[in-house]
Amino acid sequence: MKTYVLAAMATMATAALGAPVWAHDFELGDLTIAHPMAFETAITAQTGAGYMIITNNGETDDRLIEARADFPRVEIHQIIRDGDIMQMRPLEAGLVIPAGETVMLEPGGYHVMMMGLPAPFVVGEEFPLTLVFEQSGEVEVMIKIEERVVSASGHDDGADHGDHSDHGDHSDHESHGDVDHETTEEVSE
Ligand SMILES: [Cu+2]
Repeated sequence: MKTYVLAAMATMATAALGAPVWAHDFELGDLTIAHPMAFETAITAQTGAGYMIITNNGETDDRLIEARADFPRVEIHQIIRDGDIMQMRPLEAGLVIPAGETVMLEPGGYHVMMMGLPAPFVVGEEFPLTLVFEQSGEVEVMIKIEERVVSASGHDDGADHGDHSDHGDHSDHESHGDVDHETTEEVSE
């Protein structure tokens, strides 16, 4: 039931912005935020991670200093390798987006951590996330929830992220139920 609420909220937020419903790159001054997404989560998951690609086309460094969404806690995290142990830590000073460069928020690296999820992330749904930058100000992006890909060879998220043509057409959105998304249906009911 809760998942319907999440979907409805996302739809309203998109409509309010007047943006094309499936446009999936966001602009803020000299910044481009491409393909904001999260993977579906297990029913018991308390947290979810948001990923995106932020490009600074300007001549001044910027800094992602805050992220906000409708969850009890949202933080900008980095992953630190300490020997064999991978640890997540909040980026206290924010995440620098250097002038003329692209910073990836991706699995195993920087991410937006959403904590205290009221319901699992379900494939095909989306929710608003507000990003606050030191120089450019703030922008609301839509995080789209995608199927978690598990493969022994490792899924190359970076490659997917670069290809926006995949995301212009979301006609597959409606047909998710026919494919193999049993989890989606179970959760929705
Ligand atoms: Cu984290």
